[in-house]
Amino acid sequence: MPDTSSNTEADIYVPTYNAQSPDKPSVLDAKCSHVIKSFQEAFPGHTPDFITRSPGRVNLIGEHIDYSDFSVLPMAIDVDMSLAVKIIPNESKNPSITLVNVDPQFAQRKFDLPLDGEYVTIDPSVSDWSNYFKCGLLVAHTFLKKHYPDKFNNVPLIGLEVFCLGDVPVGSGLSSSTAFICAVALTIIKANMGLAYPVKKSDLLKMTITAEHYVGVNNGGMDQATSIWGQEGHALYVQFKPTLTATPFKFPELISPPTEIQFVIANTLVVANKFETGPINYNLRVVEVIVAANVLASMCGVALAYDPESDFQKGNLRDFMNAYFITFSKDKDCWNGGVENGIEKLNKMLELVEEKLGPYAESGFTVDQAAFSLGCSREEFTRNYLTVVPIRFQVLKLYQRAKHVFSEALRVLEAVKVIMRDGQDFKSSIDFFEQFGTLMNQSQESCANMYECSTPELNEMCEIALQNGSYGSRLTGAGWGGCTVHLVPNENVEQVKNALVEQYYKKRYPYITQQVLGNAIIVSKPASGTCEYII
Ligand code: NG1
Ligand code: MG
Repeated sequence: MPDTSSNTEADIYVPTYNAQSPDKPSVLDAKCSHVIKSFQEAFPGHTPDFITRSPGRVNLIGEHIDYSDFSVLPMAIDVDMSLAVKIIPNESKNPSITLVNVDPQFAQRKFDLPLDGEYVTIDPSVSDWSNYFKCGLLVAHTFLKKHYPDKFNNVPLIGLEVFCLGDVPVGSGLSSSTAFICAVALTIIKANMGLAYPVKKSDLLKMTITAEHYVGVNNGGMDQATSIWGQEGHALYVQFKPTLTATPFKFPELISPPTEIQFVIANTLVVANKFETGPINYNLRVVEVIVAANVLASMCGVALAYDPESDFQKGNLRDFMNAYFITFSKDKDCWNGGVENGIEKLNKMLELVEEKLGPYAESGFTVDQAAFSLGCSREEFTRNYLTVVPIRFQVLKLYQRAKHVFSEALRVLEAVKVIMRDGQDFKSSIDFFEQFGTLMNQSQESCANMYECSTPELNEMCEIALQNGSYGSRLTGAGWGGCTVHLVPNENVEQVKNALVEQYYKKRYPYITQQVLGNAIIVSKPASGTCEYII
Protein backbone atom coordinates (compact mmCIF):
# COMPACT_ATOMS: atom_id res chain seq x y z
CA MET A 1 0.00 0.00 0.00
CA PRO A 2 1.43 3.42 -0.87
CA ASP A 3 2.06 5.77 2.02
CA THR A 4 -1.19 7.69 2.57
CA SER A 5 -0.22 9.53 5.72
CA SER A 6 0.46 12.92 4.15
CA ASN A 7 -3.09 14.33 4.11
CA THR A 8 -3.18 18.09 4.60
CA GLU A 9 -5.97 20.45 5.75
CA ALA A 10 -6.84 21.08 2.13
CA ASP A 11 -7.55 17.38 1.72
CA ILE A 12 -10.02 17.37 4.59
CA TYR A 13 -12.70 19.94 3.71
CA VAL A 14 -14.75 20.41 0.55
CA PRO A 15 -13.12 23.52 -0.96
CA THR A 16 -15.02 26.81 -1.15
CA TYR A 17 -14.14 29.31 -3.85
CA ASN A 18 -15.31 32.72 -5.01
CA ALA A 19 -14.48 34.91 -7.99
CA GLN A 20 -11.24 36.06 -6.33
CA SER A 21 -9.89 32.68 -5.18
CA PRO A 22 -6.42 32.32 -6.69
CA ASP A 23 -6.37 28.54 -6.40
CA LYS A 24 -9.69 27.68 -7.97
CA PRO A 25 -9.85 24.89 -10.56
CA SER A 26 -9.43 26.17 -14.09
CA VAL A 27 -12.82 24.91 -15.29
CA LEU A 28 -14.76 26.71 -12.60
CA ASP A 29 -15.19 30.23 -13.98
CA ALA A 30 -16.71 29.10 -17.25
CA LYS A 31 -18.98 26.55 -15.54
CA CYS A 32 -20.15 29.07 -12.96
CA SER A 33 -21.02 31.86 -15.36
CA HIS A 34 -22.91 29.35 -17.52
CA VAL A 35 -24.99 27.97 -14.65
CA ILE A 36 -25.68 31.45 -13.18
CA LYS A 37 -26.94 32.66 -16.54
CA SER A 38 -29.12 29.58 -16.94
CA PHE A 39 -30.52 30.06 -13.45
CA GLN A 40 -31.46 33.66 -14.21
CA GLU A 41 -33.26 32.62 -17.36
CA ALA A 42 -35.18 29.91 -15.50
CA PHE A 43 -36.06 32.09 -12.49
CA PRO A 44 -36.45 35.62 -13.94
CA GLY A 45 -35.50 38.38 -11.55
CA HIS A 46 -33.75 35.98 -9.13
CA THR A 47 -30.03 35.54 -8.54
CA PRO A 48 -28.47 32.36 -7.08
CA ASP A 49 -26.56 32.54 -3.78
CA PHE A 50 -24.09 29.76 -4.41
CA ILE A 51 -23.08 26.91 -6.71
CA THR A 52 -22.15 23.36 -5.87
CA ARG A 53 -20.54 20.99 -8.33
CA SER A 54 -19.36 17.40 -8.41
CA PRO A 55 -17.70 15.53 -11.29
CA GLY A 56 -18.20 12.18 -13.03
CA ARG A 57 -15.40 9.60 -12.95
CA VAL A 58 -13.60 7.00 -14.98
CA ASN A 59 -11.61 4.01 -13.70
CA LEU A 60 -8.08 4.05 -15.16
CA ILE A 61 -6.99 0.63 -13.94
CA GLY A 62 -8.19 -1.94 -11.41
CA GLU A 63 -11.25 -3.55 -12.99
CA HIS A 64 -13.42 -6.09 -11.19
CA ILE A 65 -11.24 -6.11 -8.12
CA ASP A 66 -13.19 -3.73 -5.87
CA TYR A 67 -15.53 -6.48 -4.73
CA SER A 68 -12.47 -8.52 -3.75
CA ASP A 69 -11.42 -5.47 -1.66
CA PHE A 70 -8.36 -4.66 -3.75
CA SER A 71 -7.64 -0.97 -4.36
CA VAL A 72 -8.43 0.74 -7.67
CA LEU A 73 -7.15 3.79 -9.54
CA PRO A 74 -9.91 6.03 -10.95
CA MET A 75 -9.91 9.77 -11.60
CA ALA A 76 -12.53 12.51 -11.67
CA ILE A 77 -13.30 13.90 -15.15
CA ASP A 78 -14.09 17.36 -16.50
CA VAL A 79 -17.79 16.72 -17.01
CA ASP A 80 -19.86 17.35 -13.93
CA MET A 81 -23.14 18.35 -12.35
CA SER A 82 -23.32 22.02 -11.33
CA LEU A 83 -26.20 23.32 -9.23
CA ALA A 84 -26.98 27.05 -8.96
CA VAL A 85 -28.93 27.54 -5.75
CA LYS A 86 -31.05 30.34 -4.31
CA ILE A 87 -32.12 30.11 -0.70
CA ILE A 88 -35.80 31.05 -0.20
CA PRO A 89 -36.16 31.95 3.48
CA ASN A 90 -39.01 30.12 5.17
CA GLU A 91 -41.18 33.19 5.68
CA SER A 92 -44.01 31.81 3.60
CA LYS A 93 -44.24 28.94 6.12
CA ASN A 94 -44.61 26.59 3.20
CA PRO A 95 -41.07 25.80 2.10
CA SER A 96 -40.60 23.95 -1.15
CA ILE A 97 -37.89 22.99 -3.60
CA THR A 98 -38.14 23.93 -7.26
CA LEU A 99 -35.86 22.09 -9.68
CA VAL A 100 -35.10 23.07 -13.26
CA ASN A 101 -32.79 20.95 -15.43
CA VAL A 102 -30.86 22.12 -18.47
CA ASP A 103 -31.78 18.88 -20.20
CA PRO A 104 -35.32 19.21 -21.60
CA GLN A 105 -35.97 15.49 -21.09
CA PHE A 106 -36.01 16.25 -17.35
CA ALA A 107 -39.08 18.45 -16.80
CA GLN A 108 -39.37 21.05 -14.04
CA ARG A 109 -40.28 19.66 -10.61
CA LYS A 110 -41.56 21.31 -7.42
CA PHE A 111 -42.20 19.58 -4.11
CA ASP A 112 -43.00 20.73 -0.57
CA LEU A 113 -40.72 20.10 2.37
CA PRO A 114 -42.47 18.41 5.32
CA LEU A 115 -43.42 21.14 7.83
CA ASP A 116 -42.78 18.95 10.86
CA GLY A 117 -39.16 18.42 9.80
CA GLU A 118 -39.77 14.80 8.79
CA TYR A 119 -37.90 13.29 5.84
CA VAL A 120 -39.10 13.56 2.25
CA THR A 121 -40.52 10.34 0.88
CA ILE A 122 -39.01 8.65 -2.18
CA ASP A 123 -40.94 6.18 -4.28
CA PRO A 124 -38.34 3.92 -5.92
CA SER A 125 -41.00 2.32 -8.13
CA VAL A 126 -41.39 5.61 -10.00
CA SER A 127 -38.46 6.54 -12.20
CA ASP A 128 -38.13 10.30 -11.99
CA TRP A 129 -35.05 12.47 -12.03
CA SER A 130 -36.17 14.35 -8.93
CA ASN A 131 -35.78 11.08 -6.98
CA TYR A 132 -32.02 11.50 -7.26
CA PHE A 133 -32.31 14.98 -5.83
CA LYS A 134 -34.42 13.57 -3.00
CA CYS A 135 -31.76 10.91 -2.28
CA GLY A 136 -29.14 13.61 -1.74
CA LEU A 137 -31.64 15.65 0.26
CA LEU A 138 -32.59 12.72 2.46
CA VAL A 139 -29.04 11.65 3.35
CA ALA A 140 -27.98 15.25 4.10
CA HIS A 141 -31.09 15.77 6.23
CA THR A 142 -30.30 12.57 8.13
CA PHE A 143 -26.78 13.90 8.78
CA LEU A 144 -28.13 17.24 10.04
CA LYS A 145 -30.67 15.64 12.35
CA LYS A 146 -28.06 13.29 13.75
CA HIS A 147 -25.43 15.93 14.41
CA TYR A 148 -27.67 18.91 15.29
CA PRO A 149 -30.82 17.36 16.78
CA ASP A 150 -31.91 20.56 18.57
CA LYS A 151 -31.64 22.73 15.49
CA PHE A 152 -33.45 20.33 13.16
CA ASN A 153 -36.12 18.89 15.42
CA ASN A 154 -39.66 19.66 14.23
CA VAL A 155 -38.61 22.37 11.80
CA PRO A 156 -38.70 22.16 8.03
CA LEU A 157 -35.60 22.43 5.90
CA ILE A 158 -35.11 25.68 4.05
CA GLY A 159 -36.79 26.22 0.67
CA LEU A 160 -34.65 26.40 -2.49
CA GLU A 161 -34.69 27.22 -6.17
CA VAL A 162 -32.15 25.06 -8.00
CA PHE A 163 -30.92 25.03 -11.57
CA CYS A 164 -29.21 21.75 -12.54
CA LEU A 165 -26.61 21.90 -15.30
CA GLY A 166 -25.02 18.54 -15.97
CA ASP A 167 -22.84 17.29 -18.81
CA VAL A 168 -21.97 13.80 -17.60
CA PRO A 169 -23.70 11.60 -20.18
CA VAL A 170 -26.46 9.69 -18.44
CA GLY A 171 -26.25 5.89 -18.37
CA SER A 172 -22.78 5.56 -19.86
CA GLY A 173 -20.91 4.32 -16.80
CA LEU A 174 -19.38 7.66 -15.87
CA SER A 175 -21.38 8.10 -12.66
CA SER A 176 -23.75 10.93 -13.55
CA SER A 177 -26.04 9.92 -10.69
CA THR A 178 -23.21 10.07 -8.15
CA ALA A 179 -22.14 13.51 -9.38
CA PHE A 180 -25.71 14.74 -8.94
CA ILE A 181 -26.21 13.27 -5.48
CA CYS A 182 -22.90 14.57 -4.11
CA ALA A 183 -23.71 18.10 -5.32
CA VAL A 184 -27.22 17.89 -3.83
CA ALA A 185 -26.06 16.68 -0.40
CA LEU A 186 -23.52 19.51 -0.24
CA THR A 187 -26.21 21.99 -1.29
CA ILE A 188 -28.58 20.92 1.50
CA ILE A 189 -25.90 21.13 4.19
CA LYS A 190 -24.73 24.58 3.05
CA ALA A 191 -28.22 26.03 2.62
CA ASN A 192 -29.29 24.90 6.08
CA MET A 193 -26.07 25.41 8.08
CA GLY A 194 -24.88 28.63 6.44
CA LEU A 195 -22.36 29.10 3.69
CA ALA A 196 -19.47 29.40 6.15
CA TYR A 197 -20.09 25.89 7.50
CA PRO A 198 -17.10 23.66 6.60
CA VAL A 199 -18.13 20.28 5.19
CA LYS A 200 -15.65 17.46 5.66
CA LYS A 201 -15.05 15.35 2.57
CA SER A 202 -15.22 12.25 4.73
CA ASP A 203 -18.66 13.32 6.03
CA LEU A 204 -19.91 13.94 2.52
CA LEU A 205 -18.69 10.47 1.57
CA LYS A 206 -20.36 8.86 4.59
CA MET A 207 -23.61 10.59 3.69
CA THR A 208 -23.64 9.85 -0.01
CA ILE A 209 -22.23 6.34 0.00
CA THR A 210 -25.63 4.75 0.66
CA ALA A 211 -27.76 7.43 -1.03
CA GLU A 212 -28.50 5.49 -4.19
CA HIS A 213 -29.82 2.56 -2.17
CA TYR A 214 -33.00 4.68 -1.85
CA VAL A 215 -33.55 4.36 -5.59
CA GLY A 216 -32.67 0.68 -5.55
CA VAL A 217 -29.02 0.80 -6.70
CA ASN A 218 -26.69 -1.18 -4.46
CA ASN A 219 -23.31 0.30 -5.39
CA GLY A 220 -20.04 0.40 -3.49
CA GLY A 221 -18.19 3.62 -2.72
CA MET A 222 -15.61 4.11 -5.44
CA ASP A 223 -17.79 6.53 -7.41
CA GLN A 224 -18.56 8.87 -4.52
CA ALA A 225 -14.99 8.80 -3.17
CA THR A 226 -13.63 9.69 -6.61
CA SER A 227 -16.13 12.47 -7.27
CA ILE A 228 -15.50 14.03 -3.84
CA TRP A 229 -11.68 13.69 -3.72
CA GLY A 230 -10.94 14.39 -7.39
CA GLN A 231 -7.98 16.69 -7.90
CA GLU A 232 -6.64 18.31 -11.07
CA GLY A 233 -3.71 16.33 -12.47
CA HIS A 234 -4.17 13.46 -9.98
CA ALA A 235 -5.34 9.88 -10.11
CA LEU A 236 -6.98 8.59 -6.94
CA TYR A 237 -5.84 5.49 -5.14
CA VAL A 238 -9.10 4.24 -3.67
CA GLN A 239 -8.84 1.69 -0.88
CA PHE A 240 -11.79 -0.22 0.51
CA LYS A 241 -10.18 -1.80 3.55
CA PRO A 242 -9.77 -1.13 6.43
CA THR A 243 -11.89 1.93 5.56
CA LEU A 244 -12.83 3.59 2.31
CA THR A 245 -10.27 6.28 1.48
CA ALA A 246 -9.16 8.09 -1.66
CA THR A 247 -5.58 9.32 -1.88
CA PRO A 248 -4.60 11.63 -4.77
CA PHE A 249 -1.39 10.83 -6.68
CA LYS A 250 -0.12 13.50 -9.05
CA PHE A 251 0.73 12.53 -12.61
CA PRO A 252 4.30 13.52 -13.52
CA GLU A 253 4.92 16.69 -15.49
CA LEU A 254 6.34 15.65 -18.83
CA ILE A 255 8.90 18.02 -20.25
CA SER A 256 11.09 16.23 -22.76
CA PRO A 257 9.41 16.81 -25.08
CA PRO A 258 6.77 18.88 -23.30
CA THR A 259 3.36 17.25 -23.55
CA GLU A 260 0.18 16.78 -21.57
CA ILE A 261 -1.53 13.59 -20.48
CA GLN A 262 -5.10 13.27 -21.75
CA PHE A 263 -7.67 10.54 -21.39
CA VAL A 264 -10.07 9.89 -24.24
CA ILE A 265 -13.22 8.17 -23.01
CA ALA A 266 -15.29 6.60 -25.75
CA ASN A 267 -18.63 4.88 -25.36
CA THR A 268 -19.24 1.75 -27.47
CA LEU A 269 -22.95 2.69 -27.40
CA VAL A 270 -23.61 -0.94 -26.49
CA VAL A 271 -25.63 -0.90 -23.30
CA ALA A 272 -24.64 -3.51 -20.74
CA ASN A 273 -27.77 -4.34 -18.82
CA LYS A 274 -26.44 -5.64 -15.50
CA PHE A 275 -29.89 -6.72 -14.42
CA GLU A 276 -30.59 -8.92 -17.43
CA THR A 277 -27.14 -10.37 -17.98
CA GLY A 278 -25.96 -10.43 -14.35
CA PRO A 279 -26.57 -14.18 -13.89
CA ILE A 280 -24.04 -15.06 -16.59
CA ASN A 281 -21.80 -12.00 -16.27
CA TYR A 282 -21.33 -9.64 -13.32
CA ASN A 283 -22.99 -11.71 -10.59
CA LEU A 284 -21.36 -14.91 -11.78
CA ARG A 285 -17.92 -13.27 -11.55
CA VAL A 286 -18.67 -12.16 -7.99
CA VAL A 287 -19.47 -15.77 -7.09
CA GLU A 288 -16.48 -17.21 -8.98
CA VAL A 289 -13.92 -15.06 -7.15
CA ILE A 290 -15.44 -15.87 -3.76
CA VAL A 291 -15.39 -19.59 -4.51
CA ALA A 292 -11.80 -19.21 -5.77
CA ALA A 293 -10.78 -17.59 -2.47
CA ASN A 294 -12.32 -20.39 -0.45
CA VAL A 295 -10.94 -23.17 -2.64
CA LEU A 296 -7.45 -21.66 -2.43
CA ALA A 297 -7.76 -21.35 1.34
CA SER A 298 -8.85 -24.95 1.62
CA MET A 299 -6.05 -26.19 -0.65
CA CYS A 300 -3.46 -24.20 1.32
CA GLY A 301 -4.90 -25.15 4.70
CA VAL A 302 -5.62 -21.60 5.91
CA ALA A 303 -8.79 -20.41 7.65
CA LEU A 304 -10.58 -17.43 6.09
CA ALA A 305 -11.88 -14.67 8.32
CA TYR A 306 -14.79 -12.91 6.69
CA ASP A 307 -16.67 -9.66 6.90
CA PRO A 308 -20.02 -10.50 8.55
CA GLU A 309 -21.62 -7.63 6.66
CA SER A 310 -20.84 -9.02 3.22
CA ASP A 311 -23.69 -10.72 1.35
CA PHE A 312 -21.81 -13.97 1.16
CA GLN A 313 -20.39 -14.21 4.65
CA LYS A 314 -17.45 -15.88 2.96
CA GLY A 315 -13.94 -14.59 2.62
CA ASN A 316 -12.77 -13.01 -0.64
CA LEU A 317 -9.41 -13.13 -2.44
CA ARG A 318 -8.03 -10.29 -0.36
CA ASP A 319 -9.05 -12.11 2.83
CA PHE A 320 -7.28 -15.20 1.49
CA MET A 321 -4.10 -13.23 0.86
CA ASN A 322 -4.19 -11.78 4.39
CA ALA A 323 -4.91 -15.16 5.94
CA TYR A 324 -2.14 -16.81 3.95
CA PHE A 325 0.54 -14.40 5.17
CA ILE A 326 -0.76 -14.35 8.73
CA THR A 327 -0.58 -18.16 8.77
CA PHE A 328 2.75 -18.63 7.04
CA SER A 329 4.75 -15.51 7.78
CA LYS A 330 3.11 -14.15 10.94
CA ASP A 331 2.54 -10.92 9.07
CA LYS A 332 -0.30 -9.21 10.87
CA ASP A 333 -1.25 -6.64 8.27
CA CYS A 334 -0.16 -7.35 4.77
CA TRP A 335 -0.94 -3.78 3.64
CA ASN A 336 1.46 -1.94 5.85
CA GLY A 337 4.62 -2.75 3.99
CA GLY A 338 4.43 -0.26 1.09
CA VAL A 339 4.11 -0.83 -2.62
CA GLU A 340 7.03 -3.22 -3.02
CA ASN A 341 5.76 -5.42 -0.25
CA GLY A 342 2.30 -5.50 -1.84
CA ILE A 343 3.82 -6.45 -5.20
CA GLU A 344 5.85 -9.25 -3.64
CA LYS A 345 2.77 -10.66 -1.92
CA LEU A 346 0.62 -10.47 -5.03
CA ASN A 347 3.36 -12.27 -6.98
CA LYS A 348 3.28 -15.04 -4.39
CA MET A 349 -0.50 -15.23 -4.86
CA LEU A 350 -0.03 -15.59 -8.61
CA GLU A 351 2.39 -18.48 -8.00
CA LEU A 352 -0.21 -20.16 -5.79
CA VAL A 353 -2.89 -19.69 -8.44
CA GLU A 354 -0.66 -21.49 -10.97
CA GLU A 355 0.24 -24.26 -8.56
CA LYS A 356 -3.19 -24.92 -7.02
CA LEU A 357 -5.70 -23.89 -9.69
CA GLY A 358 -3.52 -24.23 -12.81
CA PRO A 359 -4.25 -27.98 -13.16
CA TYR A 360 -7.94 -27.08 -13.53
CA ALA A 361 -7.39 -24.22 -15.99
CA GLU A 362 -8.77 -26.16 -18.95
CA SER A 363 -11.63 -27.99 -17.27
CA GLY A 364 -12.86 -25.42 -14.75
CA PHE A 365 -14.67 -26.57 -11.60
CA THR A 366 -18.00 -28.34 -11.71
CA VAL A 367 -20.27 -27.99 -8.68
CA ASP A 368 -19.11 -31.42 -7.46
CA GLN A 369 -15.43 -30.59 -7.87
CA ALA A 370 -15.82 -27.27 -6.07
CA ALA A 371 -17.74 -28.93 -3.22
CA PHE A 372 -15.09 -31.65 -3.00
CA SER A 373 -12.28 -29.07 -2.87
CA LEU A 374 -14.07 -27.31 -0.03
CA GLY A 375 -14.75 -30.54 1.82
CA CYS A 376 -18.49 -30.02 1.84
CA SER A 377 -21.53 -31.64 0.26
CA ARG A 378 -22.99 -30.56 -3.05
CA GLU A 379 -26.07 -29.29 -1.19
CA GLU A 380 -24.04 -27.30 1.30
CA PHE A 381 -21.99 -25.75 -1.48
CA THR A 382 -25.11 -24.82 -3.43
CA ARG A 383 -26.71 -23.26 -0.38
CA ASN A 384 -23.63 -21.27 0.64
CA TYR A 385 -22.46 -20.03 -2.74
CA LEU A 386 -24.96 -20.50 -5.51
CA THR A 387 -28.20 -19.15 -4.11
CA VAL A 388 -27.12 -15.74 -2.77
CA VAL A 389 -27.54 -14.09 -6.18
CA PRO A 390 -29.09 -15.69 -9.27
CA ILE A 391 -26.42 -17.18 -11.55
CA ARG A 392 -26.15 -19.67 -14.43
CA PHE A 393 -23.01 -21.58 -15.47
CA GLN A 394 -21.52 -24.83 -16.74
CA VAL A 395 -18.24 -24.68 -14.83
CA LEU A 396 -16.64 -22.13 -12.53
CA LYS A 397 -13.43 -20.77 -14.08
CA LEU A 398 -11.57 -20.28 -10.83
CA TYR A 399 -8.07 -20.25 -12.31
CA GLN A 400 -8.82 -17.53 -14.86
CA ARG A 401 -10.79 -15.31 -12.46
CA ALA A 402 -8.29 -15.49 -9.60
CA LYS A 403 -5.42 -14.88 -11.99
CA HIS A 404 -7.15 -11.75 -13.28
CA VAL A 405 -7.85 -10.38 -9.81
CA PHE A 406 -4.34 -10.83 -8.39
CA SER A 407 -2.61 -9.65 -11.57
CA GLU A 408 -4.91 -6.64 -11.86
CA ALA A 409 -4.32 -5.70 -8.20
CA LEU A 410 -0.62 -5.93 -8.96
CA ARG A 411 -0.98 -3.70 -12.04
CA VAL A 412 -2.68 -1.06 -9.89
CA LEU A 413 0.38 -0.96 -7.64
CA GLU A 414 2.70 -0.86 -10.66
CA ALA A 415 0.64 2.01 -12.06
CA VAL A 416 0.93 3.93 -8.78
CA LYS A 417 4.70 3.42 -8.96
CA VAL A 418 4.80 4.88 -12.48
CA ILE A 419 2.73 7.89 -11.43
CA MET A 420 4.84 8.52 -8.36
CA ARG A 421 8.01 8.88 -10.42
CA ASP A 422 9.26 12.38 -11.04
CA GLY A 423 8.76 13.68 -14.59
CA GLN A 424 12.53 14.10 -14.91
CA ASP A 425 13.09 10.42 -14.17
CA PHE A 426 11.61 9.55 -17.53
CA LYS A 427 14.28 9.66 -20.24
CA SER A 428 11.59 10.89 -22.58
CA SER A 429 7.90 11.69 -22.16
CA ILE A 430 7.16 8.67 -24.31
CA ASP A 431 8.58 6.44 -21.56
CA PHE A 432 5.79 7.51 -19.26
CA PHE A 433 3.13 6.82 -21.88
CA GLU A 434 4.66 3.44 -22.68
CA GLN A 435 4.93 2.35 -19.05
CA PHE A 436 1.47 3.43 -17.94
CA GLY A 437 -0.06 2.45 -21.27
CA THR A 438 1.42 -1.05 -21.15
CA LEU A 439 -0.27 -1.65 -17.80
CA MET A 440 -3.59 -0.47 -19.24
CA ASN A 441 -3.16 -2.75 -22.26
CA GLN A 442 -2.31 -5.71 -20.03
CA SER A 443 -5.42 -4.93 -18.02
CA GLN A 444 -7.52 -5.05 -21.19
CA GLU A 445 -5.95 -8.34 -22.22
CA SER A 446 -6.66 -9.85 -18.83
CA CYS A 447 -10.24 -8.50 -18.83
CA ALA A 448 -10.75 -10.01 -22.28
CA ASN A 449 -9.04 -13.38 -21.84
CA MET A 450 -9.12 -14.18 -18.13
CA TYR A 451 -12.19 -12.33 -16.87
CA GLU A 452 -14.09 -12.51 -20.17
CA CYS A 453 -15.81 -9.16 -19.63
CA SER A 454 -14.79 -7.55 -22.92
CA THR A 455 -16.78 -7.64 -26.18
CA PRO A 456 -15.89 -7.41 -29.88
CA GLU A 457 -16.93 -3.72 -29.80
CA LEU A 458 -14.71 -2.90 -26.82
CA ASN A 459 -11.79 -4.80 -28.38
CA GLU A 460 -12.27 -3.05 -31.70
CA MET A 461 -12.32 0.42 -30.13
CA CYS A 462 -9.10 -0.37 -28.27
CA GLU A 463 -7.40 -1.60 -31.44
CA ILE A 464 -8.45 1.46 -33.44
CA ALA A 465 -7.23 3.83 -30.74
CA LEU A 466 -3.90 2.01 -30.30
CA GLN A 467 -3.25 2.22 -34.03
CA ASN A 468 -3.91 5.94 -34.00
CA GLY A 469 -1.88 7.38 -31.16
CA SER A 470 -3.17 5.86 -27.92
CA TYR A 471 -0.58 4.23 -25.65
CA GLY A 472 -3.00 2.39 -23.39
CA SER A 473 -6.54 1.35 -24.25
CA ARG A 474 -8.99 -0.63 -22.20
CA LEU A 475 -12.59 -1.09 -21.20
CA THR A 476 -13.62 0.82 -18.09
CA GLY A 477 -16.32 -0.14 -15.61
CA ALA A 478 -17.97 -3.53 -15.69
CA GLY A 479 -17.43 -4.18 -19.42
CA TRP A 480 -19.78 -6.28 -21.60
CA GLY A 481 -20.46 -2.94 -23.32
CA GLY A 482 -20.19 0.60 -21.99
CA CYS A 483 -17.08 2.77 -22.23
CA THR A 484 -13.41 2.48 -23.13
CA VAL A 485 -10.61 4.71 -21.81
CA HIS A 486 -7.44 5.62 -23.74
CA LEU A 487 -4.17 7.19 -22.56
CA VAL A 488 -3.23 9.75 -25.19
CA PRO A 489 -0.63 12.54 -25.38
CA ASN A 490 -2.26 15.88 -26.14
CA GLU A 491 -0.94 16.04 -29.69
CA ASN A 492 -2.54 12.70 -30.64
CA VAL A 493 -6.02 13.40 -29.29
CA GLU A 494 -7.58 14.60 -32.54
CA GLN A 495 -6.21 11.64 -34.47
CA VAL A 496 -7.59 9.15 -31.95
CA LYS A 497 -10.98 10.86 -31.93
CA ASN A 498 -11.20 11.03 -35.71
CA ALA A 499 -10.21 7.40 -36.08
CA LEU A 500 -12.90 6.31 -33.62
CA VAL A 501 -15.52 8.40 -35.41
CA GLU A 502 -14.62 7.16 -38.90
CA GLN A 503 -13.69 3.55 -38.16
CA TYR A 504 -16.04 2.74 -35.29
CA TYR A 505 -19.07 5.01 -34.93
CA LYS A 506 -19.79 5.77 -38.58
CA LYS A 507 -19.22 2.16 -39.62
CA ARG A 508 -21.34 0.58 -36.93
CA TYR A 509 -23.99 3.27 -36.71
CA PRO A 510 -24.27 4.85 -40.17
CA TYR A 511 -27.25 6.96 -39.07
CA ILE A 512 -25.68 8.25 -35.87
CA THR A 513 -26.70 11.84 -35.11
CA GLN A 514 -24.23 14.60 -34.31
CA GLN A 515 -25.77 14.87 -30.87
CA VAL A 516 -25.20 11.20 -30.00
CA LEU A 517 -21.71 11.38 -31.44
CA GLY A 518 -20.97 14.54 -29.47
CA ASN A 519 -21.83 12.73 -26.23
CA ALA A 520 -20.06 9.50 -27.13
CA ILE A 521 -16.49 10.78 -26.77
CA ILE A 522 -15.18 12.78 -23.84
CA VAL A 523 -11.62 14.06 -23.58
CA SER A 524 -10.54 14.80 -20.04
CA LYS A 525 -7.54 15.38 -17.89
CA PRO A 526 -7.78 14.29 -14.26
CA ALA A 527 -10.21 16.84 -12.86
CA SER A 528 -11.05 18.42 -9.54
CA GLY A 529 -13.63 17.04 -7.15
CA THR A 530 -16.71 18.30 -5.36
CA CYS A 531 -16.56 22.00 -4.47
CA GLU A 532 -18.70 25.05 -3.90
CA TYR A 533 -18.53 28.53 -5.24
CA ILE A 534 -19.98 31.48 -3.38
CA ILE A 535 -21.41 34.14 -5.64
P1 NG1 B 1 -19.69 0.43 -13.59
O1 NG1 B 1 -19.89 -0.46 -14.77
O2 NG1 B 1 -18.80 1.61 -13.87
O3 NG1 B 1 -21.00 0.81 -12.91
C1 NG1 B 1 -19.19 -1.74 -12.04
C2 NG1 B 1 -19.37 -1.71 -10.54
C3 NG1 B 1 -18.03 -1.36 -9.86
C4 NG1 B 1 -16.92 -2.30 -10.32
C5 NG1 B 1 -16.87 -2.30 -11.87
C6 NG1 B 1 -15.85 -3.26 -12.41
C7 NG1 B 1 -21.65 -0.94 -10.00
C8 NG1 B 1 -22.51 0.23 -9.64
N1 NG1 B 1 -20.35 -0.68 -10.17
O4 NG1 B 1 -18.86 -0.43 -12.47
O5 NG1 B 1 -18.19 -1.40 -8.46
O6 NG1 B 1 -17.09 -3.60 -9.82
O7 NG1 B 1 -18.15 -2.64 -12.41
O8 NG1 B 1 -14.57 -2.88 -12.02
O9 NG1 B 1 -22.12 -2.06 -10.15
MG1 MG C 1 -24.63 5.24 -11.28
